[in-house]
Amino acid sequence: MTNPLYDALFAPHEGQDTVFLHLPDGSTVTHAGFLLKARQTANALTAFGVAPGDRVAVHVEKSPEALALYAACIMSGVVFLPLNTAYTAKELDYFVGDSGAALFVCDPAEAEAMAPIAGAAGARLLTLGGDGSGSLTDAVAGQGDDFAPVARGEDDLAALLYTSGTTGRSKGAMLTQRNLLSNARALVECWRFTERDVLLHALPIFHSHGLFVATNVMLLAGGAMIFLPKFDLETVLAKLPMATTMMGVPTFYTRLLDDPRFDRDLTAHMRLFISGSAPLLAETHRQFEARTGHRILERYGMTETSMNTSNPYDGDRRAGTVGFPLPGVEVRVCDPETRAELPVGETGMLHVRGPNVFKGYWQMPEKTREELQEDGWFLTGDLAKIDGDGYVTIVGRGKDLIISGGYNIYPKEIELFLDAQPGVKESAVIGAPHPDFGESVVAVLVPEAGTEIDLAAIEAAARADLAGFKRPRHVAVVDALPRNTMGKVQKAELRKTYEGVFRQKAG
Ligand code: MCA
Ligand code: AMP
Repeated sequence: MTNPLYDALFAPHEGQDTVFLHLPDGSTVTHAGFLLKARQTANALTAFGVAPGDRVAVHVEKSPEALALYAACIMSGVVFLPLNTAYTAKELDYFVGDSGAALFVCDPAEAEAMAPIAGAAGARLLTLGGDGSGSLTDAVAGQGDDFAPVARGEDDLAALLYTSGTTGRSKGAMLTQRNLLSNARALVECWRFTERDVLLHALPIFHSHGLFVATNVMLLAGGAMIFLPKFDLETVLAKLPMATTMMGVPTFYTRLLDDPRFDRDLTAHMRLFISGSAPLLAETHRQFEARTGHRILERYGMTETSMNTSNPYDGDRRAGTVGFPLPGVEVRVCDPETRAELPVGETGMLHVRGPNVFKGYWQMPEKTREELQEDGWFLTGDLAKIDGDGYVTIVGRGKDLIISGGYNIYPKEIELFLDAQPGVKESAVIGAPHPDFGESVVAVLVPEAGTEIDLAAIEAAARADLAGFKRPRHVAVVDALPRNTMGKVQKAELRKTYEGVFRQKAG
């Protein structure tokens, strides 16, 4: 038995002095240098008693060392569990505990705050900073250079990625070796990535987009990445001339378009711009083409499935659509109630099936059965239609979800938080159009009778408990929430009422 991901993504680069990472200071990391670090890190994991199948929870800044930790987990058959750097201690407590992580790697600056969380979960705590320093790095330094990759089957877990749920409780999506490898292969083929490509990588590496779509694709293709810690407009503009391709969320592209230096000359040499994680407005697609001559290639995916559909490399990249199913992936549009397949052109729930579809939710068999049918079809919760030419358009969401700058926010989670605050009788959370983030969070609060809500206290509590991107950017206090005759809160009505709040002020 072999280790399919190691064999495809890493083994071909062993000993190769080709450039894998271009770092912001102009230095580079070769494939061979990266793999040496990964093997040493794998030895450190083994020395700490982390065994195949164990989970390693990772809450660290983006760095080559963090990426080497991912590679080390793949090599040693350990399940990689990356966590958004914006998560607060309260949020992390749940993820580390729920996953039963054997090891928790956090930033050195937060080690003290994280110690009780690791302690409660029975996880060992190590640190890794954005500059590469920390107790993990110290341990790696003393390790041997050789590591024999641990054998894994295609059904073995490679990663656990938490995604929020409509109930307010996050679910760990179990991604197998097959899921990740089949998707990387499909994307390299569809998007024509080769060893000559240099990808501008400004995405975080704790989500599917930056880790599996961007990084796995580049590892498989053998190209290089301009590996930036975050999306910073000046740095992206400065580094673009070195790149051949770029992947981003729509906010990256609207920010670039807001700068007149981003023009035809700066982008003439580029082979491809790809967008995903949130809807790209057709207007942005058209503006981008008018400014640069490039048609952004939009694709669609989910944490549970990695990528499902993509506009074509050759052929018409249609604004407002997400293109065709990837090779090996099937999609269908079904009635949300009966689950019967609908005729071409009708709108319904999008179902997906293929080697990309995850194995289920971590320790949530019932939730898994609700969303992943026994015949392999996964119910995405997205509303879509497929036209006569086969193009898929995401027309809305059956799930109550806000996507802000490519990050998902489930209103239920924020409502549960707000309802628990002193003076709040009830709350409703909705997304409103936002010029930078696409959508942002609006909270509508109803006070307890005879009480005045202390908004400053709520803001402070939100800062302590909720990741920054989830915090409401507009809060309204009303006497009552609009309800239908069944007593259900009319969110559509609220969305209409608060539609313009972020247009009137800087969000
Ligand atoms: C940061 N802030 C945000 C967001 N990001 N607020 C709302 N939405 C956001 N997305 C807040 C911070 O809390 C902070 O608030 C303030 O903005 C400044 O923080 P900073 O980190 O400097 O922000 P930024 O650099 O401007 O970040 C915006 C960003 C970033 C570049 C759009 O969010 C980003 O890189 N997004 C990519 C997300 C992504 O990779 N998604 C893929 C998910 P305060 O000052 O109040 O503290 S995977 C997925 O969806 C599927 C699989 C798919 O199809 O890809
Ligand atoms: P996540 O939970 O981060 O995996 O987000 C997945 C969700 O993002 C999908 O279910 C869609 O609602 C949304 N999404 C991703 N890509 C696109 C896209 N290109 N257009 C519209 N929605 C998208």
